[in-house]
Amino acid sequence: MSTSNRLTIAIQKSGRLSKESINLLAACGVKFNMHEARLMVHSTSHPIDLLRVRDDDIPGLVMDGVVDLGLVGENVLEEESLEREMKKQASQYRSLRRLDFGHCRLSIALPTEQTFSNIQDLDGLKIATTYPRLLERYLGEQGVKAKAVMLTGSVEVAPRAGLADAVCDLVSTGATLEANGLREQQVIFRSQVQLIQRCEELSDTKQQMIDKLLARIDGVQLAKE
Ligand code: PRT
Ligand code: ZN
Repeated sequence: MSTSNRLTIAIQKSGRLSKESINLLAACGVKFNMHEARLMVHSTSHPIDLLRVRDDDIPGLVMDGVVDLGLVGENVLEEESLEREMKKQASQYRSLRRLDFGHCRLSIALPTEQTFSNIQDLDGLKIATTYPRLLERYLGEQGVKAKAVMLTGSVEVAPRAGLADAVCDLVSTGATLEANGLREQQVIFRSQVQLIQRCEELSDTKQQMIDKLLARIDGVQLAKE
């Protein structure tokens, strides 16, 4: 896929990051005729192809050199890096830019009625999360002996369902935690979207395209400030 001189960029197919990823590229002058069902979309203005996938697949596609660039949240990126480091798999990528969208935080939350004075109160608890590696790293740094319970969805209902004592989930407004009788107690990671590049050297043509794209992204970001 990446052997041609067309630049491949992985973006989230459908979700919170999709629209802003496309909008950013459009603001840089890279145009697409989007087809909702298509995995691969060719640019109508540049030799650029978009690969539309689940956000969780984006870091691995870049780290394995399957695509040249990816737009992904740092939460997913860092979790995948830690997972791959543990398994001794390729986990390298180049961070090109932090972008001004997809802001959220990964926080530990407890049922509202539960008292919490400091992080040691988590000792012995089961904490449901989609980000076990980020959580384990944090707990390790704090010397807390709690157990991460992996759930890929509906994390916020885990305490009520008796699956865990607490959650470690993404938060933006806090409304989801509140609606589920949970209170945010400790932020463990702050995230926004990053543009990342695979580590292997690219052809001059591709690298020049990336450099131009970066200059435009900087212009777009500056104009937003
Ligand atoms: O299908 P795919 O795997 O691609 O999508 P997904 O369902 O895994 O991800 P999606 O689209 O929900 O989120 C994609 C990325 O957006 C995340 O990885 C984050 O980098 C970023 N992001 C920013 C968020 C949020 N804000 C966010 N609030 N991702 C998820 N949430 C969820 C959170 O999990 C919780 O359920 O929104 C709820 C909390 O929101 P508030 O506003 O109620 O606090
Ligand atoms: Zn996902």
